[in-house]
Amino acid sequence: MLETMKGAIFDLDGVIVDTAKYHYLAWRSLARRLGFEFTEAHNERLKGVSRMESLRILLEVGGVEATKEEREQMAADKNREYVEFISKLEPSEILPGAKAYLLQLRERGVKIALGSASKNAAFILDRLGIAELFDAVIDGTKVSKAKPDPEVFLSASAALALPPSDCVVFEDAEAGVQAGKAAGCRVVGIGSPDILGAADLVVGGLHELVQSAR
Ligand code: B16
Ligand code: MG
Repeated sequence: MLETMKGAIFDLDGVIVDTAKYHYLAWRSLARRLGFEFTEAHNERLKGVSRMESLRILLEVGGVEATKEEREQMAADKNREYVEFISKLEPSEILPGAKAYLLQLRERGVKIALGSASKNAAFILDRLGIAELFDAVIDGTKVSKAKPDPEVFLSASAALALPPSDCVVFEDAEAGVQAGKAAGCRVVGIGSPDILGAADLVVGGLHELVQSAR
């Protein structure tokens, strides 16, 4: 499957870079302002989930009711703090093997897209210095339906002008694996087979896929 793919579609958080820790710090500080503790275990529920759905989960954990206006303000405050963290992102924070794998795929003529829920994706790719390695970027600013809906991966394969069956999705979240399969792509799960069992293949990280030069 990896030998025959014509397009590769990468999720961002958890596949290319670990931004979950910065999301966590910003959500935790919002929770503290609201008077409750938001733990790292709670944060696991937010991976791959959109910003407003993340807020809904956080408010449910804290048992906090809020109007639409209040929720919009909370999401904006959280994002401002999150953007402060990711403004300091450096290329050294790219996850092991991710850049080498992207370069190898380009060398082979495989088209590359990003398929992320984040509205900050383009900024993050820029900070990491890898924006030019992507032929297309489909992110939270371009889709309306969150994973496990296949919209983001259907848009990404269309942007690469390839049928989904010629594309492989690389995902760390269960909902993302489901979205990739629902789109008709083959899926490589990045993480644990216990959680990502629906994927066609599961690896611990992109470093496992990089072929050494012989
Ligand atoms: P933003 P991914 C997702 O990125 C994160 O995993 C998730 O925790 C976050 O809530 C979501 O992006 C939205 O991010 O607030 O920056 O728009 O895994 O889809 O690359
Ligand atoms: Mg992810």
